[in-house]
Amino acid sequence: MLHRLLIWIFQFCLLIELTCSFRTFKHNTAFYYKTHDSVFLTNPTNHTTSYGIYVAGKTITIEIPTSVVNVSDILNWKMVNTNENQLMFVHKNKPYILINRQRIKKMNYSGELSDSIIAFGDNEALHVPTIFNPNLTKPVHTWNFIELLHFDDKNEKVSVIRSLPWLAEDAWKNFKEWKMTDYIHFDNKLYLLIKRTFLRGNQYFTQAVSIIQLCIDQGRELISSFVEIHFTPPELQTNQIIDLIFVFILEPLGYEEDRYQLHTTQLQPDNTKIYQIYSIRDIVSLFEEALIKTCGSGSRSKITKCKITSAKSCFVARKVDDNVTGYSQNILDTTLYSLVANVLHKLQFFTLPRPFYQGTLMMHTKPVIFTYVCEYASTPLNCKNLLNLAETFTQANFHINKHPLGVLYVTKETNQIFFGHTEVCSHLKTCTQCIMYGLYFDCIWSNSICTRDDQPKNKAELTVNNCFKIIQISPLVFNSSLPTRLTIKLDKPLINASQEYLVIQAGENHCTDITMNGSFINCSLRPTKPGRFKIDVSLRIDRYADVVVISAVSTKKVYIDVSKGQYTIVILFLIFSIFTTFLLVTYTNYNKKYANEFLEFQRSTRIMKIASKSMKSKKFSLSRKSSPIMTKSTHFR
Ligand SMILES: *[C@@H]1O[C@H](CO)[C@@H](O)[C@H](O)[C@H]1NC(C)=O
Ligand SMILES: *[C@@H]1O[C@H](CO)[C@@H](O)[C@H](O)[C@H]1NC(C)=O
Ligand SMILES: *[C@@H]1O[C@H](CO)[C@@H](O)[C@H](O)[C@H]1NC(C)=O
Ligand SMILES: *[C@@H]1O[C@H](CO)[C@@H](O)[C@H](O)[C@H]1NC(C)=O
Ligand SMILES: *[C@@H]1O[C@H](CO)[C@@H](O)[C@H](O)[C@H]1NC(C)=O
Ligand SMILES: *[C@@H]1O[C@H](CO)[C@@H](O)[C@H](O)[C@H]1NC(C)=O
Ligand SMILES: *[C@@H]1O[C@H](CO)[C@@H](O)[C@H](O)[C@H]1NC(C)=O
Ligand SMILES: *[C@@H]1O[C@H](CO)[C@@H](O)[C@H](O)[C@H]1NC(C)=O
Ligand SMILES: CC(=O)N[C@H]1CO[C@H](CO)[C@@H](O)[C@@H]1O
Repeated sequence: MLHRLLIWIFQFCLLIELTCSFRTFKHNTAFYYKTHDSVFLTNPTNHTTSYGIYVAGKTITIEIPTSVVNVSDILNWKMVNTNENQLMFVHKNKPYILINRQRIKKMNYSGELSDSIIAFGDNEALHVPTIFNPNLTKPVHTWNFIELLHFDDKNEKVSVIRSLPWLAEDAWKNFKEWKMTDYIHFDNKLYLLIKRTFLRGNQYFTQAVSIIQLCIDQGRELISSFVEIHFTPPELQTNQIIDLIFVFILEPLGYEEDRYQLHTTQLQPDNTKIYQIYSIRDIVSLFEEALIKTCGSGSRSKITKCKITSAKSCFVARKVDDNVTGYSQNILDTTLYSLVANVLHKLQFFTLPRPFYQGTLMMHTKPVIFTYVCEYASTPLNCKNLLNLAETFTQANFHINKHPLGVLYVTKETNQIFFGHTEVCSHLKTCTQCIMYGLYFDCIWSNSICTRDDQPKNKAELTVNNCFKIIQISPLVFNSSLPTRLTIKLDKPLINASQEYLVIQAGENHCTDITMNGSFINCSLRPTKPGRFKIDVSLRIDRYADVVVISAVSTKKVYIDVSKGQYTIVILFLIFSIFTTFLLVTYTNYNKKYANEFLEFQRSTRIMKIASKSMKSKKFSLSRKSSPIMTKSTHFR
């Protein structure tokens, strides 16, 4: 009963966190680096009215009749939430709400939206306004560089809750262009890729490529973690950037030097297009360097964790021309690219994280038949013009379908659908990988290979005692509350990979200090709950929303006896924990009331961080009022 109360208190605390900001979320593996499309067809080969909606790691399936929306339109919606009765989304630069899957209404918003929306769940989304003002006329709306939007489903309106505003009233005289062309996220960082053109040194306009880093784990205050690096390669004096995307080459394929790439198409003065690649050795370190150089003190480790120690909010923008290598002779096939460049419609890079190590560069063309798909499986790249689509699809729109994973072509007028499966199972090399990472993609392990199988599956059968089994445990009796080494023998060795971890339990008794040697596992079992329990060994990973836990359960049970004296200590400890939690809740509430800022509430040890963060946030809002952007403008040059 006591620990039920504890759980209740814990949930209550979580609720406090939720009301403060968007939850910390985990993405699915397919969209770990980028949410390519937030609407997908659940059955693309025989589509009726069933759609999947994906926002920040959450997926729902809903039925929306054709009388409400056509396939070709809904696939372009940028979803903001996953509440099926009040779905909010942005379409053709306008915010809408779909009520009860039946009625689409416009939401009230005083500004102007662009395509560049990154949804964080909890009705919040980052928006990077697109500014295109070649004639330098006064804009109708006041623009921000970036802004955090809140979509209010009750009042059906959208408002800006945080922003990085323009330098000054008449800043439009200096800005011709500001447009996010791509983004990528991993771990707790978000990277925005932006092309911009503005006045340099009051003399001439320059075009530059800029990358902005934001820390998602800062919640609503993420804009205060703004750090920018930018560069202007010599050819951008004359060439116009048309398209610009991130290409990240994952571990076993990439050479150190070329791991982080930017691919662009550019229009030359003679009206021909070229395909140009830039590479940066290490983007993450470049941001660290920029932060350390601009903000002075603060150790590298603190900065990496997005915790800037300096009292002032530190806006950083740094020129990094020296760190960018442009390839005049591409490492890839230049002739192919110059051919495709002239009919190119959109560049897209799709990548799956470890252990898939899959990367695909797609060069979509209109007409579709010139589209090239390149697998980053080897060097030189393996590029194929594999689309042999019928006449009907030559002007079709392209999408990435989340589940089943694949490519979708949908015609605008007639709503015809072409679907091609993306093969992922064969990239998974062991039973453990195949089930953990592949179950969501319908992979099964059969005859020592990982293959796709559409048949309905019994999840428990595939995840428990399937890839590995416990064949021996010792000892079988634990009769004191002192930790005792438990030795487990598995039928085969588990491959140790750094991102997965083991959890070993006997009922609610945890076994810690795990060591492994081949198929032998040792750990210290500290008996707290008496009883007879099977030993459960599970392999987990926290990073993704769709990766499953796989486990093995022993056939034999261990007997755990906890003497009465020790049990009293446990109860005392529980009471103590409840008391501390209660104090903490009171403190958190107090803090919320008086600071009303983003709070990070995870563990009691975070309490100091909470205090310092709300102080920092206050300073941020203060310094924003006193125009941090003026500091920024000097950095921008
Ligand atoms: C497509 O779905 C409909 C309704 O669910 C079903 O009646 C029909 O048999 C399916 N067609 C194919 C080819 O599977
Ligand atoms: C769907 O597409 C058809 C054909 O283009 C069009 O007549 C119809 O109005 C569209 N329906 C909706 C709900 O947009
Ligand atoms: C939109 O908001 C403005 C200002 O808050 C208000 O005047 C207007 O009536 C609202 N429009 C709708 C359709 O709710
Ligand atoms: C800029 O001005 C030119 C000439 O006045 C006009 O043709 C063009 O449409 C304008 N461009 C924009 C984006 O307003
Ligand atoms: C960026 O370039 C500077 C100057 O060449 C160099 O000192 C620095 O180490 C480089 N940083 C990275 C992360 O490559
Ligand atoms: C615990 O069990 C072992 C073997 O089962 C026995 O030798 C030992 O005396 C027991 N100790 C206590 C404190 O019951
Ligand atoms: C497990 O513990 C036993 C006994 O303490 C020891 O002999 C063995 O080497 C250990 N094995 C591993 C894998 O640590
Ligand atoms: C692991 O087991 C092997 C053979 O069983 C043994 O030679 C080796 O010393 C063990 N390593 C550790 C760290 O226990
Ligand atoms: C599953 C497992 O035991 N993982 C281990 C792999 O090795 C790292 C360090 O090398 C440990 O920290 C993990 O616990």
